[in-house]
Amino acid sequence: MTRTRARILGALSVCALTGSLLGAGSALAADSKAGADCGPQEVCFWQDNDMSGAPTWRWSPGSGQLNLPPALHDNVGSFVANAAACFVDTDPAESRAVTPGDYSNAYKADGKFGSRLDLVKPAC
Ligand SMILES: [Ca+2]
Repeated sequence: MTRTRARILGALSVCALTGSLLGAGSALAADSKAGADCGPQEVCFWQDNDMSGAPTWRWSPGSGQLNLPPALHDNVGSFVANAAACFVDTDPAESRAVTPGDYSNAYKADGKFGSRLDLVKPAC
């Protein structure tokens, strides 16, 4: 096991209690259409649900910690992760560990974390 993998697994266990929304999505097969629109080692975000059209924004681990652009701040309709990442809401401080294959087609519906997401960083 690589050090990075161990760190991710550690972060996952920390976030397990609050990660049930992501877990539900990752239990299903990834949307192949979205996979084609989002490159390897990228996490792609859409303002709208269902990953419709080109991603609104793309993040990759080499970018480090970045705030979401204004259009996506507290307003992520859908996402697909082809890289590990940590989604963060700054106030109240809360995070979600994301692993490759995680996605949501309706991430801000019903107060899900996409309605609160402020920034992305490589690990929680
Ligand atoms: Ca927020």
